[in-house]
Amino acid sequence: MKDLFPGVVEVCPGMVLLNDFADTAELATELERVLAAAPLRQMQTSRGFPMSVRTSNCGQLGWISDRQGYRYTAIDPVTGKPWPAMPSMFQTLAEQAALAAGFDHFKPDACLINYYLPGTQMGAHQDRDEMDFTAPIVSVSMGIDARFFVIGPERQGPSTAVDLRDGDVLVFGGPARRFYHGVRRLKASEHPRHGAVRWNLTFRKAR
Ligand code: MD6
Ligand code: FE
Repeated sequence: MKDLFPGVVEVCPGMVLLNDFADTAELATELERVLAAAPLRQMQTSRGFPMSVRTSNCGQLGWISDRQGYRYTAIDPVTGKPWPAMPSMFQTLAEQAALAAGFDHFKPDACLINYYLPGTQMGAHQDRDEMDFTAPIVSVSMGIDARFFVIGPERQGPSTAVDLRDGDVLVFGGPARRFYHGVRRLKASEHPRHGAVRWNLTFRKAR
């Protein structure tokens, strides 16, 4: 870990944490609108198990998981309609965060919304369903604290812990783009604005 500027930490080459970068009160208003059009749902893994985290999407494409596997689709299988548009405030935030981390011209076409309750977690995974690995992923945390972990290009091995708080933005690019990572089981706590939940928005260039 290396402090680049006040509030800007290089976790490892290509991975930059921007502390308290996002105004999550503003984001929450837009998020409510998005979820009214594309409600949260519990997706199934290809093995038929429900994911503990609930999800939705906005943007031209959305990430889904079902018995056929993982992929991006233009149509929400729950509503049968296109995913709701990505609010311009979301786009601006993602672009500015990418820029602050050293990635120019980031134009996300997909935003995956993850919703965590205390007790839920996200196992170690790579994000590799996108076509262009030169584009970073920008991840915005809202609500209660989470302990994120990064391993490396292989699933096994020691991990680095990164605590993510409301408003923190993590940018994943360069060599770190393909690193395995996940979220430890969330501890019970309460955020004064967002309550006893955590939201994570990940902005991607899927195509
Ligand atoms: C989360 N985030 O923070 C899960 N993936 O809830 C991710 O899986 C993730 O934060 C790719 C890039 C950044 C991330
Ligand atoms: Fe991920």
